[in-house]
Amino acid sequence: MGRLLFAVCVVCAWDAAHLLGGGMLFPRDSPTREVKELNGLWSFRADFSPGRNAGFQQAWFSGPLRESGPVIDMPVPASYNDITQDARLRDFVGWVWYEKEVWIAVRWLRDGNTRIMLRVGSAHYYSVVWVNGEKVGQHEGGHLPFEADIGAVARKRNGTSCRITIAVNNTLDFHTLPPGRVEYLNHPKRYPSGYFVQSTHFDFFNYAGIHRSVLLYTTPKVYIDDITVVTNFSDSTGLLSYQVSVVGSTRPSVRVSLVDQDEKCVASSAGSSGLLKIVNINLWWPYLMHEKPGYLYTLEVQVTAEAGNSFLEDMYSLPVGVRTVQVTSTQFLINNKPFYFHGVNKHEDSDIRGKGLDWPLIVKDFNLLKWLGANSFRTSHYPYAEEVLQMCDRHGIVVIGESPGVGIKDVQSFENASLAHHLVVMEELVRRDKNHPSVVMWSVANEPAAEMPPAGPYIKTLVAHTKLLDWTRPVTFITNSNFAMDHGVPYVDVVCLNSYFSWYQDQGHLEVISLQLNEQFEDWHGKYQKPIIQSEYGADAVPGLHNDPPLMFTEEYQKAMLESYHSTFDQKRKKYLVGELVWNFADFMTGQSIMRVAGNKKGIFTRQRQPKAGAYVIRERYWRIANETGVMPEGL
Ligand code: GCB
Repeated sequence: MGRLLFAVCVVCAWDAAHLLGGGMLFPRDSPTREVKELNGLWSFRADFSPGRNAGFQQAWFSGPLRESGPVIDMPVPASYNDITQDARLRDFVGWVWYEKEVWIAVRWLRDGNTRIMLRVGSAHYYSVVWVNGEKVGQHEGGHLPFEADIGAVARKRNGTSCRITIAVNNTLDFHTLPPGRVEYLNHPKRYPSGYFVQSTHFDFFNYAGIHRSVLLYTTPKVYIDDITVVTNFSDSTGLLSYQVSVVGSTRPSVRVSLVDQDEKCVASSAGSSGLLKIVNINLWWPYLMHEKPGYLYTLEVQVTAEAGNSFLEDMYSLPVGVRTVQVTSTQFLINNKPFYFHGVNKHEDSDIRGKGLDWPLIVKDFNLLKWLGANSFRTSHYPYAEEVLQMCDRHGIVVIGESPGVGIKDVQSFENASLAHHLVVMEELVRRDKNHPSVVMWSVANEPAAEMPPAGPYIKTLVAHTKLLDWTRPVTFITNSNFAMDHGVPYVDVVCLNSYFSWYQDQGHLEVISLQLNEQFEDWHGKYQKPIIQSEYGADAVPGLHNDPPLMFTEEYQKAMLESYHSTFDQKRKKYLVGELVWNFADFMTGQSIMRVAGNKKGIFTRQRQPKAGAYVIRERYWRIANETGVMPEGL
């Protein structure tokens, strides 16, 4: 990282123990909890000072941001990059400042038994948060939530509004996830003084800002901090083991009940951990595997406790699905039945919003997934919004949950500092997503440089740690390298391969695909006897560009390439291939380079979600597979 930016980040060294001390339940309303969204327009100012540290030197958090200099309107959630006409802001590297004045309800402030929490769904990459000029928290990592108890600070100014300031820095260094590097170009005749650029080894635009919702929510002082469920079944009886952690009381009384979709209580228990038995279980099934995919129960948790002279109560309702996941040497089983991933890789990416959460886009994407007949996707290359996973749970879309470990190519990014942070990120990811039935596998990284000597031990540690955190799901990492055969792959449960035959190699030679793909599969399965997922394959297609016979970058080429892969998939599907995920669902923005024409065009949909010829190929195929092996949902 560059000298000046680095100086600022050191000030913010993150206290992992503090953050992982508790749970990270999604904020939900309940009779004992309230949620208030702080989305909308915030004041915004990028720190264009040469060292990007004027905001800290001048303490922009200590008063209203507009008093520090000019501010503009900035929507939250959204990336800030594409909101204005200013290329300097689009390509900005360093600290930006967000601020919002909010009212906190008097009843929240007056009730000393109420915790007032400020929660940020995600902000990329490094955040520091102040309330009324007092620092309340900080967080490293651009894709997972963080929160701070702001009750004490807010209560100091009872009755006046609260000023929330969030500074966000998108600088990436060797030890961030994803990693990056700031390069200073010291050539006075060629570059202005102090000129620097951020470089990375990943293929998507480093969008930044507050990407997900900012919320205030309350809980009682004695509160349900975390819930963990693990499910199983035997014949028609479902088994749900639960564990509830309560903070604020040493002797809370905990009651749980499981309610079905007819609002009938089907099982209940007392105690902070236990096992619920559900007769005539409605299992959670993937889309196109059952008439009623995505069946969810609600686990209602109720806690009561005495605290001083008061009697406190907390309630939290968690949607849960009962299902199992297992892996054999040739199969991926959900509820003991073979599951074949026919799905996509995605990005959180769209016009104007960048990586900002956007409900119309989310719902459109789910409609397109269903139109395609897709039953799954991988959250390439970072954890997606919880709201997306909730949709997956409800619709039965199966998810491979990926960490932001992408572009780990430099030897320094395998150092202990990187590994330590990567392990913490896996903890944060598993803590957030462990209860989603849709999430069936963890991917710890995408295409790390497997040929480098430290890669093997690094991946081994990551995989082992993730299995310790969650023994109920298989763990993998995604590779495009034969070196991974010896370094890393021995530890994973499922082999996930990315390959671009006739694209990055043998350019234009579609005729080599079937031979090379066949060799790839036979080599890997021969060596490891593990099920394989083709986790990426695809070709760029500039929408509307045509040539027959196919030429690279035309819609015809993308279509022909997909079809060539498919014939080999069909042979291996009968043996050990358990999935195919096309790269990519939609076109997406990348950094500028001669390799990319205003972004990566490997989408089968355009960035505006219109189908290219390739989308119809995938649609026909996925519905054919579903008709051969699947069960249509009711009403389809
Ligand atoms: C890959 C990467 C992905 C790229 C893709 C491509 O192997 O995992 O991030 O976008 O190839 O299009 O080059």
